[in-house]
Amino acid sequence: MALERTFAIIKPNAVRNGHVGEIFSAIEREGFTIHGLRMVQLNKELIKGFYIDHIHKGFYGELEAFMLEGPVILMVLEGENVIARWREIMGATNPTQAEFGTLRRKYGEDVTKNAVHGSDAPATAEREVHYFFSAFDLV
Ligand code: IDP
Ligand code: MG
Repeated sequence: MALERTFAIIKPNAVRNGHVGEIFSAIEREGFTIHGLRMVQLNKELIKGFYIDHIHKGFYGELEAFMLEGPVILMVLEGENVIARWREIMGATNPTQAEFGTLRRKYGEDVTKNAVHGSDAPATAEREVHYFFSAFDLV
């Protein structure tokens, strides 16, 4: 087991719907620690760079419009095996297919408005953490 860091987002619908506290509680319950934390309103350029692998997909327009809907919370989480474990706690991309009790099942509205993001692999986590956080912002 390795102590890892991952990048997570509380997406606009979860912020708007008042689920920030419950998501922080889930993070703390799991024993993960928060090493970076920022609330921001994203713009098109930032979203495009972040979701660079998806920009040619049919759903990109919808994804971009959603991520512009309001402020998001950006986080760097640390824990044993946190990359895979945070993905497990989030649940499947489509909330209707996510396991009961997962964050996406509880707070997601549809496949786009799925409440939370988590990096999918170590290399992705490394890129995503440094896309939004400088070394100075991390504790
Ligand atoms: P992930 O967030 O579970 O890793 P990805 O396939 O990387 O899923 O997709 C990134 C984000 O794009 C999803 O979290 C979701 O918000 C949105 N998305 C993914 N697939 C679809 C789709 O088929 N239709 C609409 N939006 C989608
Ligand atoms: Mg992904």
